[in-house]
Amino acid sequence: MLVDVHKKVVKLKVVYYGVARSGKTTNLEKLSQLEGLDLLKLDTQEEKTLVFDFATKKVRVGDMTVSFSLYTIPGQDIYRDIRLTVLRGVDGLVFVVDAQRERFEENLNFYSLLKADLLRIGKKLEDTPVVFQYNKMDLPQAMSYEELERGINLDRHVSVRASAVNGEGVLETFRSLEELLIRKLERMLA
Ligand SMILES: Nc1nc2c(ncn2[C@@H]2O[C@H](COP(=O)(O)OP(=O)(O)OP(=O)(O)O)[C@@H](O)[C@H]2O)c(=O)[nH]1
Ligand SMILES: [Mg+2]
Repeated sequence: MLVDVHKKVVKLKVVYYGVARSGKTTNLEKLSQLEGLDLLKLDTQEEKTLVFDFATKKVRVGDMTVSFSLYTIPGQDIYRDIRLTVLRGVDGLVFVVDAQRERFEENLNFYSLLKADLLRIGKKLEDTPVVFQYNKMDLPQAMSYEELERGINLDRHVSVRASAVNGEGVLETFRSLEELLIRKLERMLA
């Protein structure tokens, strides 16, 4: 988080984290379309993110401008170093779950990986606002919302159902995280 009290600007970093092909890049693509943001996609190969995607979104809070920088991590295992680099300085997280039943274990492992990654950059998940997004709910092999809540949302975070490719739940996910972050910010500035 960067705060410029003179310019009344706060900069927050939001990272979309989750297993490979869960729909992180798709979220940023749809959000950019819906909100008119410029999206920078760095190095993609057959839809796989190799470095990261990036967009910024600004909102007014009282007399402050809050500027969100949005990033996605590359979900493939081989990119651990890049993942850590993207995570550094994170203020809020969207944990994108691939709701397909065959990816259940992978999602669960990635949740542990997220906690471990955060520790490596000196942060704790408990101190970082996070929203769970159950994506690909349009697919017949998607687990039910209740199953996902019980099976994956172990720490009872705010959760949103989505079908990012159809633009469903994308804005709601971001708004939920934005709300958590702005509430935290208001507490800090009070
Ligand atoms: N059916 C369905 N497909 C989706 C949905 N969201 C994304 N996809 C598809 O899943 C594939 C992977 O999506 P990406 O957004 O590239 O996934 P990613 O999480 O960025 O993947 P990495 O960059 O490799 O970590 C693409 O073919 C998307 O069109 C969804 O809600 N439903
Ligand atoms: Mg991607």
